Amino acid sequence: DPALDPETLRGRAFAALTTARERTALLTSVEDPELTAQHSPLMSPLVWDLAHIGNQEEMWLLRAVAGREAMRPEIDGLYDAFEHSRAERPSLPLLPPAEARKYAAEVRGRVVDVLENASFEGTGARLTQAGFAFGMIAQHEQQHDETMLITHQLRRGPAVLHAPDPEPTPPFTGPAEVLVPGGPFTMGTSTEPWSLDNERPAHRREVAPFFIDTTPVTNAAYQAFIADGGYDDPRWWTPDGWAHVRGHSLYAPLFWFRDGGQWLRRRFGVTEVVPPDEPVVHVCWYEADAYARWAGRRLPTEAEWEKAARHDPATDRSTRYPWGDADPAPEHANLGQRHLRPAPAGSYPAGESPLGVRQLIGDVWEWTASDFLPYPGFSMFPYKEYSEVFFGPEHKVLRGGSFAVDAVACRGTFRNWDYPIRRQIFSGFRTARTPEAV
Ligand code: AVJ
Ligand code: FE
Repeated sequence: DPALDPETLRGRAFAALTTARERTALLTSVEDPELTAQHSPLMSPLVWDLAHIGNQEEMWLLRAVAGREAMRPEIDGLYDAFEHSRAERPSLPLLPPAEARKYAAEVRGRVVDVLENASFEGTGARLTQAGFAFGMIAQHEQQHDETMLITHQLRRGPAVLHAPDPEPTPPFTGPAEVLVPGGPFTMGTSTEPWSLDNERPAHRREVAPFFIDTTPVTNAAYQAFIADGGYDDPRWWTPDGWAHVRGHSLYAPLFWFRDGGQWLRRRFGVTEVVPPDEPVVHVCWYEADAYARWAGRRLPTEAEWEKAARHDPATDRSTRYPWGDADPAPEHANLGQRHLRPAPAGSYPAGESPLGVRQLIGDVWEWTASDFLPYPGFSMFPYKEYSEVFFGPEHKVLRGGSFAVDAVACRGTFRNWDYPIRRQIFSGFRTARTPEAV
């Protein structure tokens, strides 16, 4: 397989690490007080993410892969995500911005040497097979880059990040939903070289026929739910959801506010009218679930989502992405923080699935009905704190990635998860329904 040739892998790993570091630099190119401030108790100070990125890279690529000694063993505890909550991180003796930058850069310099000499062969070394550890660390940095972008969204004050808006797209004229025929499909992967443990192994799943929205739910559609009194009607909410929405006085997606007759929102330091055609974003699972019930529908299960995104009924194969096996290109999906917003619903015809479902990848993370659970045959690798400790009914699965996800951390099998109350994340949804019996 030429894709697994050592020179190709070395180039890919180098490119993925470099892309991640450029984005980290962009997200941390703010004044020192902005880096050390706590912009929200939900988030770490940006300078914590920066040094944590370097520390994880050091632990996996320098210590685990290359067998090097710890560079600064005394800081490991500060950057262990399980030792201190996000809210308490600002009061820790963190590396100041200049030191954090220097540490991350020193780690990277040594990693580049390790990568130049890596063989990627070593039969027993699963960590380095196909450059896995390098891919894992590039994904880790990109995941923290998305986390830092969330911190920027929560931050008050004028805009510091800028990006062009998505290209205008002709209005979507396709059907609102498509029928996905029933039958088994292959879920998960055993072959994607940089897939993470929770995406493995590939296994067959039986899925009954269902209808799924061809595009994510838009702000206009969500506004109709609000206007119809959706937030004041317990019929649409689960008991937990109702307790939450009342207890926290939720009335609209996070960052929305009412101004006279219209909905406005703050977005990366700029106030704008909520764009009607854009996928709704910053809703929690409870809101997504309630909207779906109001609409006479439901959230898709995780298996339904993945079948819609990967299964090609013509060949019975599961592809890497809705459009096939090719790596994501700009015409397929809104990924990688190219834009600071989702594209209008119905964008990216080149990225649609064989059945015509659009924007499954990119734009907004999509809540599913499912709890985050291991697949049959799951085996933890390489550390249980990536996913194993999070399995259980308290986390709901999100799929597909947002405009803030880099392609290296996004594919048809990729699984994200969070608490059902979370909405600072770039989360939206689409709905599904079970066909009536004939
Ligand atoms: C997979 C996005 C839930 O950000 O909490 C980062 C990824 N794991 N560092 C997170 C992660 C360890 C994780 N999510
Ligand atoms: Fe992390």
